[in-house]
Amino acid sequence: MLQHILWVQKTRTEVMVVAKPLVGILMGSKSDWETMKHAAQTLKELGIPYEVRVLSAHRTPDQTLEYAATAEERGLEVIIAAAGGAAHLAGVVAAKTLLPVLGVPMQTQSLGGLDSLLSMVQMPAGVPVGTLAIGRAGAVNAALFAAAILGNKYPEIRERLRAYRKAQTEAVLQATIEEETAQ
Ligand code: RP5
Repeated sequence: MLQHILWVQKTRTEVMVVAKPLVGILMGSKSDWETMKHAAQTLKELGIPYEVRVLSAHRTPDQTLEYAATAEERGLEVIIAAAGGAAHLAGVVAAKTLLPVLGVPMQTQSLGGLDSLLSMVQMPAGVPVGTLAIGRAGAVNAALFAAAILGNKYPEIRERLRAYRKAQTEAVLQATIEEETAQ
């Protein structure tokens, strides 16, 4: 991942090494962070550099389009977009970039997230959004899907994903159930 390392000059003598983000996590509202922090946490566990932005397709349309249109030239390789309700953010972003866009439908109070899911998943043919599950599962899986995409190019990410799966398998096999003694 050497080509994704940025050197940032802190002072005249001090230089800080910062990884350039490969994944952009977008969300329509700050209120989505409670769910999307699980995507960020998973990327962190896999050592994948990411950036996080709150951008809304209807509240900040110009900035959203600008973000999507410049994502590739800024070095991003995957975008994860989360939104709830009439969740058009992922589709709008996908319309302005050729990068893979993964959508995470947010759970909603009114319709439980089915509104978000259907708005996101039902993209007409021509501009795809890879839509994941509603809520936390979708957030985690979007990060894992991003890792799988990046793993095709970066062997170290593929190996970290392999180790993640192995640890997950071992955790299931080691699980024990304490049965309550029935009276
Ligand atoms: C969407 O509207 C956001 O993605 C969020 O899930 C939902 C509600 O936003 P807030 O009213 O909480 O800002 O745009």
